[in-house]
Amino acid sequence: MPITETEKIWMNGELVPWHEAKIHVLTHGLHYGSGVFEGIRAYETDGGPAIFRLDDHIRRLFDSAKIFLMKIPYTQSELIEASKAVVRENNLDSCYMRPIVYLGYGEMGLNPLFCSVSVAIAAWPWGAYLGDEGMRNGIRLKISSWQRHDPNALPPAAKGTGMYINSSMAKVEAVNAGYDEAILLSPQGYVSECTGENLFVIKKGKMFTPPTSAGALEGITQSSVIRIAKDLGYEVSIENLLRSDLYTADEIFLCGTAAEVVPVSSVDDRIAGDGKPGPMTKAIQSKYFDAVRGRLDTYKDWITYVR
Ligand code: PPE
Repeated sequence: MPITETEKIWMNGELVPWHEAKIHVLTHGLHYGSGVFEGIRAYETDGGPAIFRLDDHIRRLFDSAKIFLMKIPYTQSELIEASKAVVRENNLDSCYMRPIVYLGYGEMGLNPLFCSVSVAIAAWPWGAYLGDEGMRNGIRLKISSWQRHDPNALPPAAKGTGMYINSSMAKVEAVNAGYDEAILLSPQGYVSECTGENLFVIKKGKMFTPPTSAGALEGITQSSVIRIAKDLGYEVSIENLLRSDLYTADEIFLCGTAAEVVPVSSVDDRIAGDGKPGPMTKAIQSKYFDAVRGRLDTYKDWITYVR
């Protein structure tokens, strides 16, 4: 998806013009994938632009860095303020935000402990990640021949930049085969997640989503969905799922910050329910879009106004 340029990017403590936010070709993070990042969205609300679950995303950024023994040279509150400034200073009503922490220029080789740690936060307008048509009518999924990381090879709890080669390969395989998105299974054969989204399965009125032990990222949207679902009176269980659970589901949807809440019409050509977004999916999708736009008082604790 082509990027829409905005004016300024926060880089190591300063807002710099978009085209000046550059790095050296010998940056450690470029060579070894030694970085951690977040994806956050801000939405237009009655109180101006507001960032959705900002504190939780910044917390996860710090947790990711901690897993890789990467010391972020800012506090969480400094990065929260910087994120708000990026939306404000670019005059954005709604946007996608990308904070990234990476090992910088100056050291090479696999011992990262002496590397400098750089931080940047960019923001730009980004529409429906999996397309408007998919958002309305559902997308087609395919189980990938690539597996999710073994937790003792790469820690799925960390949103590490280099780890996303795995997601990219699965995405390319699915798209080349004519599908919209891939599902990855864990090395043990359980359903894990999609390339950049968590997955929910609905059967006989009950909702299921895979645990982090199946290699899924602990999604912030996933946790928003769980709270919304429970408030709607739905039962939600976090448990291991087999691929056949996907084939016999009544409804399936995926969720993530970029993707938001997207209905699934089929998995490996097995139609989910009647192939149209189901009633529980639609109810959750609609509450989610109201929550992120600050329209529901119950979920006001999730939003941070930038002004
Ligand atoms: N699993 C993976 C592997 C993942 O990358 C994401 C977010 C999620 C689950 C959902 O997490 P959360 O955003 O906290 O609900 N993927 C981010 C990156 C997408 C990209 O194209 O890059 C995102 O949605 O921002």
